[in-house]
Amino acid sequence: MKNSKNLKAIFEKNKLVRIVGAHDGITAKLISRAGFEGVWASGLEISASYGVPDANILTMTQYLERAIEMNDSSSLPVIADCDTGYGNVNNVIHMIESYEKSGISSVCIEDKLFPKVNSFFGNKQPLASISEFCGKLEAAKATKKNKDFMVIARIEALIARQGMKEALKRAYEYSDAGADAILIHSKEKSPVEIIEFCKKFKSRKIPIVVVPTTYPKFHENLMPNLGIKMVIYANQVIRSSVTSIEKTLQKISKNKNLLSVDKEIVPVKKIFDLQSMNSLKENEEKYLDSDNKRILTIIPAAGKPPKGKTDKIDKFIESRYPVCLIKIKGESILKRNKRMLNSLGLKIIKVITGFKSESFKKNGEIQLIKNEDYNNCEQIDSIMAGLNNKFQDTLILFSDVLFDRSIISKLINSKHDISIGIDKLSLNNRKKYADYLEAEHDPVLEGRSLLNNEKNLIKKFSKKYFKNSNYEFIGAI
Ligand code: SPV
Ligand code: MG
Repeated sequence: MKNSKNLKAIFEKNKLVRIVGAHDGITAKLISRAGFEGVWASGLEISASYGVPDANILTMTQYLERAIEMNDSSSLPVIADCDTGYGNVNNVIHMIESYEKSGISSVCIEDKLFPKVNSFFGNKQPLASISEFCGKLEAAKATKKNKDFMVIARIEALIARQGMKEALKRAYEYSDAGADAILIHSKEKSPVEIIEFCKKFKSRKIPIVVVPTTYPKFHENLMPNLGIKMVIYANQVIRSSVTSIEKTLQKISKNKNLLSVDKEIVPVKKIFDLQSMNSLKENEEKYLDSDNKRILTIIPAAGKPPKGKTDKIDKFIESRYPVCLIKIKGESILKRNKRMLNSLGLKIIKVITGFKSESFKKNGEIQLIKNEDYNNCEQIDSIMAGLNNKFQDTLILFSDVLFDRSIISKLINSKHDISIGIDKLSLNNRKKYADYLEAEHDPVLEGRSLLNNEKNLIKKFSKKYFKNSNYEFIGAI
C-alpha cells in the first residue's frame, strides 16, 4: 500500500497535484521522468490503445492489468479511471477489492450508467440516480481496507447538460456518502462553469479534481485558490503519440527510406533505457556466473623488487614503485589484471601490500591488506594474510606478471583441488630466477603442440633449478 500513502503524502505536501493520463508501462515511466506527481490510468487511453471504443468494451481485468503495468513501471501513484465501477454495487465492491489489493493508490468512479461512453462522445450521457451512485460510494468506502486509498467521485451533470444546480447537489451528496474527492467534469471550451462550480463548492473543503481537456487555457496557477487540489491531463499522451506516429509513418511512406525520420525520433538506446535494459547487465554481473563471483583472488605485492640481479628497469621500479604499479601503456599491471579478473566475474580481490604501501590508492574495488613485517617474512606469509577463515575457492596471482585471460579462465575452471599455471622451461631460463617444476608429461619443446586441458601431474616444485625440471611456475595457482 506504499503508493496510497505516497498519494496522501503528496496531497498534504503539494498545493496542486499534477496527474497525467497514460495507457501502459512506458507512458507511465515517461510521466514519472517528466516530474509529474501521479499517473491517471485513463479509460480513454487504455481502450484507444487496444483500438476499441471507450465504452466498457474492455473488461475490468483488462483495465486493471494496464493499471498494474503502470504502477509497476514507475514509482508514481496510480489513480485508476474505473468508469461507472463496471456495473452495480457488487461490481464496485469487487473492483475496489481488486484495485486496492493490486497496489493502485486511488480509483475514480463516475455517476453515469453502465455501459458508459466517453464524456466527449455524442450527446447522450444518461446519469445514474443520486441514490444509486451514493450506494456505490458507500459500498466502496465500506470495502476499502486502507484509509489512504482514495475514492474519487466524478460528477457528469455538466457533461449531461443538467445544470450547475444538479452538479452541486450531487457534489454535496457524494461528499456526504464518503467520497475522498470530487471530480467535476466539463466539456465547455472555457473554464467558466468549472470556476463557478468551484467557487460554490469549495467551502466544503473536499478536494476538487479537474480535467481541463476542452478548456486548455485554464492555468494551474488559478487552481489552488478555487479549491482545486488535483488536475488531470487525461489524454494528451495518447494524442501526442498519434500525432508523432502519423508524421513518422507519412515520411517513411513518402521518402521510401528512414533518413529523414531517423533524426527526429529517439535513438534505440533511449528505448533500452526506458525498458531498463541496463538492469539485465547489472543483474547478470551480480547473480550470473556466481561460482566465479565467490572466488577470492589474493595478489601478494608486499615484497621489495629483488636487488642485484636485475637490469635498468628493475632499478627504476625499485626506487619508485611496487612492481605491480608500474604502468604499461598508461595502465598499471595491477589495473590490467584487475580488469582481466573482473571480466571473468572475479570481484573479490585482495592485494597484500608492504613495500611503499602508501602508493596504492584505495578505491573500494580492491581490498588492501598491509603486511607490516614484509621485510622479515616470506611471500607465503602475505598469502596467508589474505586468506579467509572459511573454506573458499582461492586464486593466487603474482603481482608483477601480466596474465592472459584464457589461462586464468582455465585455472579457475579446473576441477582439481589445486591447479597451477606452468610454462615450458626454455633452455635459456635454466638457472635464472624462476620457480622450477617437474611435471609428468614433458612439454613439446619443438614442433607444434595442441594445448589441451589434460591433467599434467606435478611431481616436484622447487625454488632452485634441478635436473629433471621441465617447467616453470607462471605465478598463478
Ligand atoms: C479518461 O481519460 O478516460 C477520462 C477523462 O475519463 S476524459 O476522457 O477527459 O473524459
Ligand atoms: Mg474515462
